[in-house]
Amino acid sequence: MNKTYTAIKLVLGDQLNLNHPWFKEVDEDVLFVMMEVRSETDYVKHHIQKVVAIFDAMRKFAKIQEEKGHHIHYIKINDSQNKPTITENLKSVCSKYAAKEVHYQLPDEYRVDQELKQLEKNLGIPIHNSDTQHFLTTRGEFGEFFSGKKSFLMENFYRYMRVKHRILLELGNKPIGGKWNFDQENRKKVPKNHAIQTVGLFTKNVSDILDDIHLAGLKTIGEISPTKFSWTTTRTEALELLEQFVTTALPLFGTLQDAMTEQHWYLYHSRLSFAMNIKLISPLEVIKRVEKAYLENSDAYELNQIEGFIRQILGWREYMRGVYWSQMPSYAALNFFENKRSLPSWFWNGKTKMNCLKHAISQSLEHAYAHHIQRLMVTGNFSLLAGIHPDEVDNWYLGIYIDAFEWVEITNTRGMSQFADGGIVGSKPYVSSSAYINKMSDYCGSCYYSNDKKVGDKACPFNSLYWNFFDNHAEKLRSNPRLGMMLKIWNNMAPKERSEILSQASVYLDKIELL
Ligand code: FAD
Ligand code: DLZ
Ligand code: SF4
Repeated sequence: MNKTYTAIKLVLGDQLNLNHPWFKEVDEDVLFVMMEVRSETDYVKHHIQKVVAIFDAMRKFAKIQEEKGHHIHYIKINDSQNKPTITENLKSVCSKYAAKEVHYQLPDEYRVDQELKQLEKNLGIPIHNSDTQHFLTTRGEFGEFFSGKKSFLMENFYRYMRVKHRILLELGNKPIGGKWNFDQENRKKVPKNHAIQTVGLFTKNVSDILDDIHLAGLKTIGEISPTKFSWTTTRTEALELLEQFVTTALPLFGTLQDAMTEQHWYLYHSRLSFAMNIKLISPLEVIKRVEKAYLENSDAYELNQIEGFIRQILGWREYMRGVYWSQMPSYAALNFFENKRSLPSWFWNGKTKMNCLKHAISQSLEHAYAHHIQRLMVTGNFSLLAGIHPDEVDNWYLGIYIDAFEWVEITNTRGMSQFADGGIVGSKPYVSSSAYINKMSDYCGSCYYSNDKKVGDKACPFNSLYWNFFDNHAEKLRSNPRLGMMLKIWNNMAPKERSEILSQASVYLDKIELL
């Protein structure tokens, strides 16, 4: 006869918070259930490193909790009892252990939220939910903050968050340094001959998990070195990465935050997003650690580095989550520009002559990572200029990045990058010609294309596609005060030049596979 448990508590793969109140004390009547489940591995084709990292983190989390005395029922991907969905697995576990109730923490994704809301109907026993206690806002706080306001300005939300959590504040709720935002100082290219001080990489062996994934026949994308796996999968590693980042990379984070280089795939970025998104480490402890570094040693850090980093987490990260829960499910169908094109096949192998895209895509396939400006101003910029359907763009980002979970992926991709929401997240589309990429990177120098040509042999595709974008969407862009100047420049160009640029763009779009 099986031991019975009064309550089953579900722990999802991105709810690995060792400090959650559920785990304060061992309760003999509670069975925690964790599962490697096809509905979560298969809703999009994930990067192999993302699946490995999640399974590794889940297995290690379960082991730590078991060692503390908690009862864990862990379903591995190839277990014969494993069912295809969360609900079916819960049903079978509840029946096996005669459970009388199920508890879950609010999931971060709408898809899973919908499934868990049906549990009571499907399992026929009482269901309770509670907060993950991980974010700095509740799901509804964003909606309350912006209630009655015309636009969702991130800067206003960010200031509210600075005051609410008392971060980088002087007495009287004034910002330390006299300014809330030091972004103007954070737009430098990597200087010539600059020796990049890197934060080290972990090199772990994940061969066993990889074998399990292959045996299960999961379809994935991307590459992996199973004996040199670098992503953080435990809280101890996440804390170590944070310390390394604070001492090594933070002093230059802000200044080189937007820079791109062929030499290095993460430069001075923290690579903490995955650890935060699966809840190994909380956003508040990351913010507090960075603030402490500055307050204790303001000679070693300039305020722009610190404020720039904190804004991303305290501001943008919470803001995106707020947009997600206030706008879903309609957000997932928005397509402001009515784009229709498919992504070119080289997004899955990096085989393009455009050096910026080759680097951004190849490193994404190799490491499941690209930093913010690569995502926004290289792959995202190209996709928008080429008129790719936002569903295609979303699926690519959701699959390829280690840190991609829909709440933060779709708001950044469909919203900030593709402007498919018509301006909920951003006040203008993030498009640029080669000028921006050349200013912020060393990509153009060794590119097949000429960054200073709009038309003709080897003209950089970004240049003609940029003006083609304004021409195509003039009607929709006219009322945007931030774009009036560019539309004016386009309208004032000589008719011959305009026509040559549009023909060049049309040729490039027709042979997009060969770019
Ligand atoms: P760092 O540069 O070190 O920044 C520190 C932290 O700030 C990050 O770890 C992250 O938690 C937070 N952050 C920075 N920018 C953002 C932002 N715009 N939105 C939310 N949090 C932010 N981030 C994800 O976590 N998951 C995604 O799926 C994702 N998709 C993106 C898609 C596009 C098109 C764009 C433009 C951005 C996307 N981002 C996403 C935001 C950002 O690019 C990543 O958070 C960042 O690159 C992660 O690397 P890092 O930890 O080294 O970040
Ligand atoms: C992303 C992911 C993957 C690939 N696999 C699993 C899994 O097998 N089991 C699991 O519990 N979670 C997984 N996840 C993370 C979930 O997709 C995530 O918990 C939900 O989307 C809620 O945000
Ligand atoms: Fe990219 Fe154009 Fe520069 Fe080549 S020339 S790296 S395609 S921006």
